[in-house]
Order: sequence, then C-alpha cells, then structure tokens
Amino acid sequence: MSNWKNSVDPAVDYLLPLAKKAGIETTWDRYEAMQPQCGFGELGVCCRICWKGPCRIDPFGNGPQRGVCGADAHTIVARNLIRMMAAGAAAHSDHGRHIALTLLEVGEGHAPAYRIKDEQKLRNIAEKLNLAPAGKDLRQVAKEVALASLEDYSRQKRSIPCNWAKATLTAERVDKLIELGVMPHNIDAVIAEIMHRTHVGCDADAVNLLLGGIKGALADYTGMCLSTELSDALFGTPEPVVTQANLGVLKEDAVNIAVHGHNPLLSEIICDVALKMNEEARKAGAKEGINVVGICCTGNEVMMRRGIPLATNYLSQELAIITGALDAMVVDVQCIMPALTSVAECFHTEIITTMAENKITGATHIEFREDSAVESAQKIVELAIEAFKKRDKRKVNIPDYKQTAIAGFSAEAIMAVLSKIDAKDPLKPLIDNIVNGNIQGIALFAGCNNPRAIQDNNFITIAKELAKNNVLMLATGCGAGTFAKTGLMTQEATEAYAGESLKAVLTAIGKAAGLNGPLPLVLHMGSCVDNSRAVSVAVAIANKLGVDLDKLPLVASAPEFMSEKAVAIGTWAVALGIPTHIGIVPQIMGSSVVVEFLTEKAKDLLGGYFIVETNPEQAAAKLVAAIKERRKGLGI
Ligand code: SF4
Ligand code: MSK
Repeated sequence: MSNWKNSVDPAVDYLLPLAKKAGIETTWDRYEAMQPQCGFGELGVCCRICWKGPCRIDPFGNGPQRGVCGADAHTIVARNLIRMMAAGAAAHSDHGRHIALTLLEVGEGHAPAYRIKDEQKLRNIAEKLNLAPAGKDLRQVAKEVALASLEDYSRQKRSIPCNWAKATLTAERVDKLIELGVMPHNIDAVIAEIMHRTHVGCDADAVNLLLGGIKGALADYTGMCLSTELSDALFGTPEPVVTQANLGVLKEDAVNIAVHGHNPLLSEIICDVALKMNEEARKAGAKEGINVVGICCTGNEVMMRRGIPLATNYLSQELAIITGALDAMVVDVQCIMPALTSVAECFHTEIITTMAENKITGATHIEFREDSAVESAQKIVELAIEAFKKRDKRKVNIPDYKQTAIAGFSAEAIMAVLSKIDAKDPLKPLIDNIVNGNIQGIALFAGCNNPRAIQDNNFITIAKELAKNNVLMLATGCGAGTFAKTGLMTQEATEAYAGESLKAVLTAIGKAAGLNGPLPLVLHMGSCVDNSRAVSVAVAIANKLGVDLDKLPLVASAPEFMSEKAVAIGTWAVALGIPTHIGIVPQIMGSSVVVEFLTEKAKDLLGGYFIVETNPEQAAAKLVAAIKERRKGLGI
C-alpha cells in the first residue's frame, strides 16, 4: 500500500500488516489496484443503459456532448443517480417486506420460531396506522398491522399515499410531498417506475428524473420505517445496553460466530440457539462456549437488542477473518463483500450464506426459511463448532482493542430517559434546552465507510467538532459502528469532548435516568433501516413546536458513504427538509443541473439540501452553520 493511512481503527492498523505479510488481499489493496478510477464514471457521464452504448460525454467539451440516442450529460447523470436510489429503496424495502411477511405468519399462527416480544409496541403501531387495536386479540392485531404494511407494496391507486409515510411524518410535510407529486403510493410501483422512466428513450428531463428519484427515496424511507417498527414488535424495542466493540471482542477460547448483513430474522434465532449449544462448543474444546459477535447492521441489530458485541463495521469486515479466530461468518443481505470467501480460503473460517437471493461462490449455503429457522440456526452453529476444531492456533491474532459502547437508544428509549425529568411532558426538557441554546441542534450520523476516506476518520473528526459546539448526536449503521469501536458511545466521551452546556444537559438527563453520570456522547440508534427512528424523534419535536421538519436545527451527515442505500437515505433526508452532508464526492459532477438542484434548488422546494465537503473540519463548520441558520429562522 502507499503511505497514506487506511484507517484510524487501531485493530485495522494491527491486522493489515499481518495480511500483507501473508499475501492476503483486502479492500484497501483492491482500491489501490483500481487507481486511477474511470474519470467518466467519477463524473457520472458514462451511460450503459442500452447496447448502442456504452456512451460517454466529454466533460471538457471537445468530444461528444450527447450519447448515440441524443441523451445529454444531465439526462445521463440524473438517470444513473436515480437508478441508485431505486436500488437502495429495493434493498431496504425488500428487507421490510420480509419482516412484514413474517409478522403476517405470526398473526396467522404459522411461524412457531417467532412471537411478538413487544406487545405494546405492536398495539402502538396499530394505533398509528388507525387500525383500532383496542380489545382485539394480539394475533389479530399482528395480522392487521402486517396487511396494512404489505398494502404499501401493493396499492394501485396513485392518489393514496403509503400508510407508513403518511402516518410517520408531519402533516405539513405530507401535504408538501403530495403537492410536489413525490409522495409514494406503492413502494414496488415507485421502484418499477424509476426503472421504466430511465429506460432508453423515456424521461429526458433531469429535474423530472430527480423528482422521480426523490419519490423512490421516499419509498425507501417507507420501507425502512416499517422494517424498523415491525422488527421492534417481533424482537423487542431496544433499550440502553452496555456492551463492547471492535475486533478484540473475539475470544481465543470460544467458538466465534459473526452475524453480518442486515436482517434480524435469522440472527435473532442464531443468538437464541447459540445460547442452548454452549455445551456442545465446550465439548469441542472451546472453554468459553459460543461467542456471537456482529458486523455491519446485523451487528447493530443484535447489539442494541441483546448487547451482543460488535466486531467491526463495513470496511474492515475481511479483517475479522484475518484474526484467525473467526470460526463462522453468517451473512444474510447487503454490504457483504464477495471477497470474504477468498480471504476465508486462507483460514478455517466457514462463510455461510443464508438467503436464496444472496449466494457467494465458495461459501456454504444453508437456506433460511421462517418455518425452519431454528433447524437452520442449529446447522449453522454445528458447522461453526466443526470449523473451530480445525482452527490453527498459530494463525490466531486477535487485536487487543475493544471499547465499551452503550447502545440501544430507540426513540422510545430516549423518551423513557427524558420522562425521568418530566413524566408528563418528556420532550419539554429537550426542547427547552434546544431553545435556550444549551443544545445548539441535533446531528444524525449515518452511512458506511469508503476507502476513498481514511476509515472512521471523517466520522470521528466531525463528531468531536460538533460535540464542542454543543450539538446532540445520534448515529446509525456503520457510522454507529465507528463510534462504538472508538469509545465515543460512552459517558467518558461526554466528559472528554462535549461542550460545557451539552455536557451539563447530558449529565442532568443521565443522572435523572439513574446512570450516575452523563448520557453517552453519541446515542446509538441502530442499523441503517433505523434512521427512521431519528425521524420519529424529529417529528415529535416538530409537532410539539408546531413547525415542519425543515425548520428544526437538525442536520444529517454521511461522511464516508458508498452504498446505493446511502444514496437513497441521503435523498429522503433532503426531501424531509434536512441539510445533509456527504463527505465523498458524489458521481454527479458531470451535470451542473443535477448538482445545482441537489445542493441549491432543493432548499427552496423541500427545505433540505446536500452539502458536499470532503474535509471533515470544514464539514463540521458547515453543519454548525446550517444549525445556526435554522436557529435564526426559529428566532432562538
Ligand atoms: Fe448511449 Fe443513449 Fe444507449 Fe445511454 S441510452 S447507452 S446514452 S445510446
Ligand atoms: S451496513 S449500507 S455499509 S452503513 Fe447497513 Fe454499513 Fe452502509 Fe452497509
């Protein structure tokens, strides 16, 4: 590798030289080998939508300015971008569909492995969806909620908005989105519509294409929202839990199983089954039994609901295998590097795929089905125990790095903590402190890692700056992974980095909640789909203040993003009125129309807009400025 640092994660720093010595290639090697990356692709001006192409627009104006069909740079960039939004929406909402179908099975009594763990949450959801749950049998409520959710995938009447989008946003925002024609009526139909309008010879108006993309991004929001809320009903609503994070959570004397991906349907059962199979592991020589750890968002899901330690986040997933101590990595959907099986060939690790639509050559496939979830989980744990027996002790290098992390701040958990100060009006202490300036604003960190940035560095640098400026911080996804790994989800971090007034508020709330100290500096809200939790807190604040979301001193940042899902999330954040920072230059710079729309015109139309800034210090300054502008608008 060249001499620039790959990551600020000490576990990565420890393991990368070992990988290099052993001749094992990682994502950073592949990124370097890929340089220089295609300049046309970087600008978004390459089109492969039909086989008259590929076409590319000359950004310097000397060569072709239109593709063979006549599409210009603006059309090409916009089409490429909104197809990413459609893919992101498809990923999140397919996950949501899977959860809704499982809830339906539970309601119909066909899924014995699952039950409703949080009855009150299910009933609250039913209220929110106007299903009048009072007096109804729990299974009936489950069925009705599942069907109302599945309706968001099947409704044909375009004039009726998706149930979940309508029920979870401010009334003013719902009206605005309807008025702009970007409110989704059916998640699947909106995704199909994007694929249709971007087909050769269709929509060739960049702004119209972007509006179609925004509708797709709002379909993404809808799918994420229902996915999060229904998962809480099935698996429990997260509450604060103290756990640990980083690769030092792997144990030399245990069968180490990593659950990786996004969907809690299988990982929850694996955690249950692993608890029952500790004895088998001990018999195989693992003194400490079975140690389940998480990676990426499946990791976030089990961390916040069960306190399962988080091994690492997206970019360093291969390194979990390079520790030589990982016996099985069980993957479901999304953000799973196809390289895992090649790395695993150098070790004893079993890579186990579980979803029919997500196989990797070289992995063992154990199909997951709701009706045989326990049997699948048992087979997986047995395979991990068998792999453990083949572990080569000489290859074990577990980095001695792990940090305490307090996870599990669902919207309900935040309200519960606040209600310790004011039981009648839990939001009052938060709002009072925003109004009096002790808390300047709220920032939501989301999104992935990307080798274009030093891993975790943008997140950490921006968060420390915002903390100094008394900004309350929430985090999800691999950003949450960063903060968990680096000790910023602790009370000590609040003491060390929070500005004086923020520290005082977090301490007062923490003490009232019986924590004997402040709340953590960054509140862990969960996985990627759980960005909707932050929206529900923001909507509650907005409703209480009687304003729409675009008036709140609320910002979002995805400083190391890479996935299509992150593109969709960032876009719906903008559509909901939130100034949204991205720390990686997006592949849209080849179209002035697209850039101008997303960074400027969106502000007039929706209130939210994108801030593109790769320098983390400057990004923090811009986020603080956006918060101050909002405060000024509110007259506070
Ligand atoms: Fe070229 Fe047009 Fe086909 Fe795209 S759609 S590849 S610009 S001919
Ligand atoms: S896993 S989408 S790398 S946040 Fe949700 Fe992480 Fe980004 Fe995947």
